[in-house]
Amino acid sequence: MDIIYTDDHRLRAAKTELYGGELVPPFECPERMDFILEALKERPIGSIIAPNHYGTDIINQVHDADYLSFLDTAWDEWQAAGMKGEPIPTVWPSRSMPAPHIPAFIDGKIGYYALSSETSIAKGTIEAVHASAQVALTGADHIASGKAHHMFSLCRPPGHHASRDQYGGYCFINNAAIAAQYMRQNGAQKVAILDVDFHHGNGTQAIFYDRDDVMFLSLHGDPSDAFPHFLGYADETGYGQGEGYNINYPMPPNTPYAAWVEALDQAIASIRAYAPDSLIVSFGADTYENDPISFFKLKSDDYFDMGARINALGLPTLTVMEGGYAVKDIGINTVNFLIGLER
Ligand code: OKP
Ligand code: ZN
Repeated sequence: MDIIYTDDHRLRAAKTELYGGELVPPFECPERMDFILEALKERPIGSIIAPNHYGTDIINQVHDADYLSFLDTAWDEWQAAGMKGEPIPTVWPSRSMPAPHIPAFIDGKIGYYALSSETSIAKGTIEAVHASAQVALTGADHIASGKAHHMFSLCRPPGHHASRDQYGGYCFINNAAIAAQYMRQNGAQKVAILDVDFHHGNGTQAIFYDRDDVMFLSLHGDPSDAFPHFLGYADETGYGQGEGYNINYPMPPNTPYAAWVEALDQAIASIRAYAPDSLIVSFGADTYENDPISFFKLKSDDYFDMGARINALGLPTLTVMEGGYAVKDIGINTVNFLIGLER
């Protein structure tokens, strides 16, 4: 399986994340990629290739134009307003302000476009975000054109929390969603997205909630106890045409692989029944027992089995990197998954 990767992710090097009431170095850091690259060097599974450039057409089909232009200028506007730290939202259109105007001043704008406050925007963020999107599109192209059966888009920053018009949870452009949209425009009638990151893929769910041409399935920490807290419950099953094409598997703290894999098998059975032309796996290594911000108990060897079960579907499969923060182990666990996928 070949890997799409670019060093441009390093342009995303925020200094701060609001965590536990303090500004800490971001969990979502460039070193994450270094550990994955190192593990791929020790256990090569294919060539590492640079992304192609597909422009912004597909991105514009998934995200709103005003949101994308906000992302383009947020850092500059924040600087121009004389703010000292990195852009972090402090105010939101809350339940009691239900029909928001889009404010002109950056403080208001950032609250309008942010779904959470841990993710600071920094100089270079938007460049890295667009590079990550092209990494996803390149992987989608290899699958859609039939050039490859398996492909790994080593995206950073991740994407699954980003909705049509909101960023947060370290995500800005939804890489898995634009990959799915690309596949739909290039021969696939039906695409399934299986999100195995520890966190619910609220952005991906929201983008495809009313569609039956892209099925979304997510295994994740129960949102009652885990980020993003306000989406990812089992009773969210889709809307309109999309009814029945959204499936959530929330699981409680300390879930071990033995329990997690029962949900995976159910998800796999639903994907098989849906019979998509291709599969996208939103892969996060943060289900790992030692992940610093998550609460499942998967062990390194479990990732081989996870990959092998997904491979048994026999579908052309694009794996897109999402989260995973136990920095020294995410390389091992990610490569274990990819090797399992080719078993
Ligand atoms: C991004 B991805 C924990 C707060 C967690 C944000 C988590 C974003 C995860 N107390 N805050 O899905 O791995
Ligand atoms: Zn995650």
